[in-house]
Amino acid sequence: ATGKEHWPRGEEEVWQAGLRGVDQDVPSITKSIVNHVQTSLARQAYNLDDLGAYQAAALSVRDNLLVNWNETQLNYTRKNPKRAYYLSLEFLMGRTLDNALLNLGLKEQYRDGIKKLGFSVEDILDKERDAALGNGGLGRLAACYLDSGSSTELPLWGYGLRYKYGIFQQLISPEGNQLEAPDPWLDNQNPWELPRLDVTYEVRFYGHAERLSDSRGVWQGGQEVLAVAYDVMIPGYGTKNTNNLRLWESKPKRGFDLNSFNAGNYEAAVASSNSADAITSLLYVPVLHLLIEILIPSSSIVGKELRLKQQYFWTAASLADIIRRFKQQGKPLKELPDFVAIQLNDTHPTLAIPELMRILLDEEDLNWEQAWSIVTNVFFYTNHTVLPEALEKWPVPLIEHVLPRHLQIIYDITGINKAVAPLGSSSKVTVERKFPGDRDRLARMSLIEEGQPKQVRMAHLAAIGSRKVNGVAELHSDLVRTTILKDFVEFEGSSKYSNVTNGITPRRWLDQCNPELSDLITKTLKLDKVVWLKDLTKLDGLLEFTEDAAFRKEWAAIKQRNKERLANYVQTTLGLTVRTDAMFDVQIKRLHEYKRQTLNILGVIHRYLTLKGQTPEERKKANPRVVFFAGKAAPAYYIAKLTIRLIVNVARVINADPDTKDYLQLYFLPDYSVSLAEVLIPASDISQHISTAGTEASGTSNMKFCLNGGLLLGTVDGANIEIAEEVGESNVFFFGHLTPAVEDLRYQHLYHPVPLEEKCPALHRVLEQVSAGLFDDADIYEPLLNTIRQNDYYLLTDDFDSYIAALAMVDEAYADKEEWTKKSIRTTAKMGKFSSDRAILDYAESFWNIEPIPVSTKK
Ligand code: B1N
Repeated sequence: ATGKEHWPRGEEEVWQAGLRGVDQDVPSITKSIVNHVQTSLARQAYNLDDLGAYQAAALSVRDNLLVNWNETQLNYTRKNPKRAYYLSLEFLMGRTLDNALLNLGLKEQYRDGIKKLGFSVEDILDKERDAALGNGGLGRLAACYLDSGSSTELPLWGYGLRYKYGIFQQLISPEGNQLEAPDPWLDNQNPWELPRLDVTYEVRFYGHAERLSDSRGVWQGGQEVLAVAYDVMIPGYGTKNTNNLRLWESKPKRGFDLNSFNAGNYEAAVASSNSADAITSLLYVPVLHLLIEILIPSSSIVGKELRLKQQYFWTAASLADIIRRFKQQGKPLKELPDFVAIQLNDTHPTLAIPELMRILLDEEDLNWEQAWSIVTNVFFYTNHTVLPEALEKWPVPLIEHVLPRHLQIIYDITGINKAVAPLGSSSKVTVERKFPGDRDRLARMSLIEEGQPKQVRMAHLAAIGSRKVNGVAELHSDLVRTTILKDFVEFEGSSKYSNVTNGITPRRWLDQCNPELSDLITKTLKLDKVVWLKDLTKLDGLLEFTEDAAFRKEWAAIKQRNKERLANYVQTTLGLTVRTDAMFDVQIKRLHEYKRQTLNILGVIHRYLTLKGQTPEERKKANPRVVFFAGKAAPAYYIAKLTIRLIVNVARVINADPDTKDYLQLYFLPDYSVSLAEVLIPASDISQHISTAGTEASGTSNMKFCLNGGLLLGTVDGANIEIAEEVGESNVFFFGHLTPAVEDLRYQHLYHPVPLEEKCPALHRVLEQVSAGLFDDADIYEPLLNTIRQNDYYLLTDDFDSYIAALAMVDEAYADKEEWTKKSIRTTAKMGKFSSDRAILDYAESFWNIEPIPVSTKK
């Protein structure tokens, strides 16, 4: 194609000259920044602070992204390849400027240009606020996958919500309590998004649905809300390919209710407009905790309805957009699966399944078999947890109220003669025919769980409505197949139920966060850094240098400087002095009982008590440690918040104790974020991933630490297992019971409990000290301690001794610094498998059937 058809007006040469892109030499960069200062920000050099300089630099970098973004999208439009869409309620992007500069290969030019303008690039980068539209691993995974999609040149778009407030900011009170503050991240204008005020869809809620025939229906009335698109450019690394992340904002369809307004009732006039705005105002914080639902059953009804509306609003707008794009090709809908693959990030977007059915049946007049065959070839479902309390269920009355037509379709899908049939066929093999008379099985598999009220099981709907289902690490995918979706595997066969082990982008999680290590690797491998950052298995070329003492010295010196960078951060933000000649031991993740931060803090107390019991001479043999925690607790998760309070108060006591402070320091760093992770991860000697076996689906920070040469202390769980397979068991520190033992141990706790002083005297001693008030008022921690003393669901009493033994092995290994550095190098060298490029290409090839579509570099 000449592309001529795309500039129908004026003189082609003039257009072509304009399209050459942005000049990227230093003088052009400074000119562009100054230009943005004057014309975009309406400011001048004399009143420009770091924030202003950041904004102008960001707008200047954005110009580059826009050119690439446009070319990429035009290229897709011309070539019409099959595309994939990643539907995620969370995208934990962090900061963008540094990442964009590195992906564009413009960091050095901008460093020079910014310096010439009298600013420092580091100071400017630090002015950017994190885009924190996610809770934790699931949201950050989505962000890594977008980076990898663009970097591998795949036609992959993300769809999500543009929350006005991201995850809450965490403050820690003097008593050690977590306090939450809003995160109004859009208060500074956001240079990384493009409002598409012309790309809008109407989304309906409530109203009434009627059946017109067996499968068709109509849905009318209720409330209509407008979805407005905001586009975020996702640059690839070392390629022009720049994909799109489309985030929806909700807006009232009509400004306000004129009737109420005219009658002088202003509150009523804006009420419906407020309820429309509310849909995308807040990121939802999951309370993965059964107790809360039991204790305050109605507390969350309003919150629940809002969350359901978020899910539908986002899936309906995204599907409408996807179908509109497909229809522009003029192809019949039965070809939709040849051009569109949609990945469901957990069950949050599962309403897309009945919504696509509704569109195909009610609006496009297809029959049930045709519609179901399209649906089950378009969707793919990733499960991220097998914890029973985290599996989404929606009360039938709530769905009936908010989405009456979808409830009918869900009932039709579960109807025996309809959809519970093998993929892609209109065969009438149903559960009932395959397992005659097995009524328990039918009840177990139903989309509807009986009870007061009845509930829709979203994981079942996602599974039967999808072409493929996967877990996020080998062990987790096995657990999906043998526990929560066992009946479905038995019914549909196991080939549909597979695994894609998570990955992380080595651009942000090595090159960007640890530039010195990245440079050393580039120098050592004698490869262009683009080469190894795009084929991370190249890292294993480092193995031969483990015996090179000079190389080891450089390796260790970089770790040391990263520790100093972290210490510096703690000094400037908290005013605390961290010693950097100690081992840095880090656990950073959401606070949750299954992740067992409690095990870690009780281990710290054990170490403290042991040191206290020693003579000064004995203590000198100890391996000095600095222990770091960071992470947020769900605001309503009482036990998790109590754990934070315990950590903070233990830190207060330990750090002030002259007997031990040379051997043990403890810090809880507030307000964990992507940006804080970028400082913590490169500084760690050892990191902890110590979930009860079988509970952590994958974990992804484990990969980040190991990629940066930090060793792993963990349980035999999630991706820890695959990391150990890669780096060798001698380079990780494993402890604790294995997954198959967990069920039996829980049974024993319930029916044959052994008193703690007999079962685990060391832990008993630690709990006694906490109870006695060594760190805080005596009674405060009883509810937390009782979770351990009573049924100990997460098996701390079973794993404590082997945990303490593993910590001792870590100390012993660290004593031999040369050997430790060798382990560190070997670990980094074997992390190639965990690049998110590998993961995204696996999705592309095995699931989506899409291919790289490079933007041609020819002008
Ligand atoms: O997803 C990550 C995994 O690496 C972690 O092991 C896993 O815990 C995490 C409801 C979740 N599972 N489920 C969630 C998040 C938000 C929400 O509203 C559930 N997050 C995970 C990536 O695979």
